[in-house]
Amino acid sequence: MIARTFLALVAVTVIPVINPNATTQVARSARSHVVTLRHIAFHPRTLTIQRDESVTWLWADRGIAHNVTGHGFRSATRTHGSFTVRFPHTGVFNYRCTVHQVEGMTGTVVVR
Ligand SMILES: [Cu+2]
Repeated sequence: MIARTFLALVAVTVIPVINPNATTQVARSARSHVVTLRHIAFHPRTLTIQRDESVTWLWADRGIAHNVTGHGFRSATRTHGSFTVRFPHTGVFNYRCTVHQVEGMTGTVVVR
């Protein structure tokens, strides 16, 4: 029962990388964007992207541990590496580092 619940969660959470509507993706050449975690902040703090594009967060804060936490996505808390999320829907997506949100470590992805 636990295994079934876990599988259901994975199915809901994981966004397929391969878009069956490949023609649209090639025509639009979906881009990937980078947000850097540095000086206890996200750079850029607000990022505007197109639907179906991806955002990769890069840890670069000299060993200070951070995470990227939003509605429907959450990275591990760590000191290096990267974390990528694709945004298939338009909207305004606020996120934060739960360790440093009181220090203003928040960000926004706007998907048009
Ligand atoms: Cu942090």
